[in-house]
Amino acid sequence: MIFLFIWRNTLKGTVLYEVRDEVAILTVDNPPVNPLSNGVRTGLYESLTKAEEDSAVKGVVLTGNGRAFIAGADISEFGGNAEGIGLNEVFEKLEFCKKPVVAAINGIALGGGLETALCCNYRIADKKAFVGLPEVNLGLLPGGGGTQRLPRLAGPAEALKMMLSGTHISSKKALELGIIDSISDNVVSESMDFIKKMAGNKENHPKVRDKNDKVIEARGNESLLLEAQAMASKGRKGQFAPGQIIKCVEAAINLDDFDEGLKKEGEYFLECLVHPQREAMIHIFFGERAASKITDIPKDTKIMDIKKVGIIGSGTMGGGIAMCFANAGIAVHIIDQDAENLKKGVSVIEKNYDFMVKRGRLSADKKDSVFGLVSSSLDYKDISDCDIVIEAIYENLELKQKIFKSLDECVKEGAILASNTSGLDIDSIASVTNRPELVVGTHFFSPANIMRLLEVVRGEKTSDETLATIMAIGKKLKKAAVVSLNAPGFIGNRMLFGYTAQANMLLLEGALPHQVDQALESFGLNMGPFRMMDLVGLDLGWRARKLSGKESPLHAKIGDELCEQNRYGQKSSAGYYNYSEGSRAPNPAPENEETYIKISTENGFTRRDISDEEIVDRCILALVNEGADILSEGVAQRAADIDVVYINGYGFPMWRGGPMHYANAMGLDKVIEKLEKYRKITGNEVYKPSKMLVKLANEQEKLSDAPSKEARKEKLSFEMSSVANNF
Ligand code: 3H9
Repeated sequence: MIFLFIWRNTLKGTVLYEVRDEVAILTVDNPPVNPLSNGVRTGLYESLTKAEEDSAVKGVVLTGNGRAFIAGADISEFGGNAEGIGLNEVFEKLEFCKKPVVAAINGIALGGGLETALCCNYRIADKKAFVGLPEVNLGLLPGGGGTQRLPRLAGPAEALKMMLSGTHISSKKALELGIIDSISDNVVSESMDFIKKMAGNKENHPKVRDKNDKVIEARGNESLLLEAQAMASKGRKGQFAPGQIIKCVEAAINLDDFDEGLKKEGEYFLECLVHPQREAMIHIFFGERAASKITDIPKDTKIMDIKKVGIIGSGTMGGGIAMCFANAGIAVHIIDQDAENLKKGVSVIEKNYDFMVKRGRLSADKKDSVFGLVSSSLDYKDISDCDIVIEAIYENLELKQKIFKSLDECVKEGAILASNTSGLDIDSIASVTNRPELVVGTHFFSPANIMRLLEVVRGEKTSDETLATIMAIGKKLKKAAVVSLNAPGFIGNRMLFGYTAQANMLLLEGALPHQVDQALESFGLNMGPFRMMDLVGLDLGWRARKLSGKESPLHAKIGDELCEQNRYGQKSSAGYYNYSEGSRAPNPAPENEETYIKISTENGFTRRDISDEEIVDRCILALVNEGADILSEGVAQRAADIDVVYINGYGFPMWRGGPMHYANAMGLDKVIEKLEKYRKITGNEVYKPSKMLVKLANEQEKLSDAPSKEARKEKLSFEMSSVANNF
């Protein structure tokens, strides 16, 4: 008998219930990825009850509709009032179901999704499925029993690795670790056959909660938890959730009673839930997804098919961008004007892949197939059939214009021409072509194959199709793509300019580079501003300023003086810091102090003690104030886009949610009060609160409420040739 019952309600998501051949098939249906929203929880609870009560049902298969099994709890419910049946109530019902249950893991099973499967008696996964407990990426821990059940299957060490890294693993790996029982090509029908067979079994069906061998074996193994702590402090510095996860696993190892462990997990989960890091990290999760949507472009805008990519320039950027495409399975052809450079560039790419093979991050076969997608030559004719060509040469407008003119002549009609410029005027570049609607900025960050940010620069004439295609490419390359209007410094470098300028002003006023760096690194930044300036090279800006013939601005005077002493940064083993041969580790440079004092005095500063609080406030609030102007000018579509830029491209700590979220969390009134305070202390108009901040504060709103409709449409003048020149 086939009985089809579709569970419909007004809640979000549902569970389809069908009885086929004495098996109840419960299919989670909440597109696109089946999170455990209130409708799914209700549906699961009531469908399980139905299966239990139906004497014709011998066993239950639980699966998901579409490409996902279950992507976890519904993230949008955290921080609000979750309605309906609680997740743990559903899990208890599942674990103690009176009929045996098999999870037919048809696709993505993450967080609460994997936890659902761990409450079933058996787990069979599709060979393309992947599983993981990525809650740590949201400032949470697996609060649906995952911290207690996963160690029982995979062992505490592997479970800790999965939960602290938040990475997904393939079904093959899950099988090796004992997380699933088998892999199938036809997961639902095999699960049906399996559960029917098992239903006849008189013995109790296994429950993960009863498998204690692996946790008992880990008792007294102190190095296991110490290693986990080391892993957390290395990869997740400053984060709250990892420590909580470790405490949960400690409970799983040491407590005899499974339910006591669950109780502990619940307490630690709650502490994560109310922690500000949770809100900040979920803000970024949704921010990254919102950033990919362009408010004034129709959803059904045509996306061009990208099969072959051309890259102009085989330097660090060109090579890194080529790797991004090859990694995504897209053929890429690199052009350089110099045969030696080209050979060197391609060999660097191969070395990078070899390094990945050596580290076990890539198989030798996969290396061959990925590297096999990279070709190169000296002739533009070889990229005439490309669907997109990305120019990645050094910042020089005239040269870029010359290249775009040639590309326009030789690359097929309808192909996109993109520039990797970090600050030049895209419209000026587009103006030399006969296809300005197909010209766009694609600003990758170095190293391009590693950094997630892709700043997409929308020129005045860039078409909707071009933009939508670039956003789709961004997704394919697994980048965090954010759109910026074509304006000086775009989003990121414009903010960075204000930030580094303030770090330099602090130096003039009395702070020292290591103090500024330490204060900002303690705040959570990956790298303080002086270490970063040494890495980029102080000479770029110095040379540009010399060429311009204008007097250097105050904030650049110390950097310029260091360059006069041949201290260019890491490249000359001396800058704000000293560097030993072949090392990037900064060592103090006490010999610079004389220079700092001299330049301070010459410019009328009386050096003073500056607190870490002032350092952090001044640098970060300079970012916030500039960000608010960027918003009011419509250069960024929304505040969260700015946060996504700063976290993925500039090492801002994700757990602080980005500079704009940080300001919202502080309260805009407080931000304005502090800006005014520093404006008074320094006399610097950089701290004059942005009109946007004042307006929002007066209306008791947040930066996230700032309307993108205020977007400025007229052209913004390009006074800065490249923000890098302003370091
Ligand atoms: C958890 O489970 C806690 C538990 O331990 C229990 C606690 C008691 N909820 O990323 P995409 C949306 S915490 C709500 O573009 P993809 C997403 O916003 C959770 N919505 O697709 C987007 O919406 P829109 C643990 C979700 O193919 C749409 O789905 N789980 C959720 O590139 C498509 O998403 C995780 O952390 C969700 N759980 O990637 C997994 N997931 O179209 C988080 C997605 O409006 N999710 N959405 O922009 C992911 O990692 C990826 O979304 C996934 C698909 C790999 C699933």
